[in-house]
Amino acid sequence: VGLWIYWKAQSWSGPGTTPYFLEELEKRCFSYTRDISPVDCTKIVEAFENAFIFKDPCKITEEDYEPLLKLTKQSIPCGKVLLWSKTKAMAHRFTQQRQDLFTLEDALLGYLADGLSWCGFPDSNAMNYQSCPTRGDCKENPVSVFWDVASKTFAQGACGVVNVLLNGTRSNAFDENSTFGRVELHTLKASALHVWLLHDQEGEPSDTCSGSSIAHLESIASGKSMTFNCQDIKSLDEMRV
Ligand code: N1C
Repeated sequence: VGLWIYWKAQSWSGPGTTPYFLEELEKRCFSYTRDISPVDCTKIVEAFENAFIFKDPCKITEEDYEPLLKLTKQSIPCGKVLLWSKTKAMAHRFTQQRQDLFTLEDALLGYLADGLSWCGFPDSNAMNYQSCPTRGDCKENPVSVFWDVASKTFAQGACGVVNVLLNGTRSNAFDENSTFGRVELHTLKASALHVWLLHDQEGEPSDTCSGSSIAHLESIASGKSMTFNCQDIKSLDEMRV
């Protein structure tokens, strides 16, 4: 029996729910919306909680997040979206300097959830602070489904030129299995895609704009009738958006 309880508590391989999860959401919501018009943070936090509470953490659907998506709808001006893959810190450093450009984490929905972990139980309103499923445990888990649907919604709303910051120190700068490659790219309705491929100051680049992974990306973009551009850069200062 002792072993069974141990197994039950240790079932998932990802970090458990972030301590004070709901309080953290509320704090983030208030600080984000301080200077903007009527946003009901209590409602937003409730919608977030209702998406996964009392549910099997392996059976979460995009519909579960629908009420939250509705409450956090935001539109971003054409040409002002920055997507990223394997360059999170760099992308955020860039949008910190450039207040008119937005990553998903600069929008309310992404800002609320960035860096947090959450999941519940099928038969209780408690949150699991011990562990939460990762993609390896099951695909339809609260965190993965959230980022997929949030990324999809964010990419769908982008118009004009969409910028994406990719990592040139990886052998496959464009990874079809990343959220960018798997979700965002295929939902884009924008007119152009501008890839900024960031390399180290020194050292040989692992992938460049003339490499095969970017060629593959270009062919997908062309298939969607998007104009395509790729620029190799060694510093964010070279990013002229
Ligand atoms: O899988 P990725 O990158 O290609 O996803 C990045 C892509 C960005 O353009 C964002 O719009 O997808 C969106 N996105 C997030 O904004 C985000 N914030 C935090 C996707 N994932 C996000 N996370 C977490 O990082 C989440 O847990 C997810 O699984 C990782 C993806 O990081 P990545 O592989 O570098």
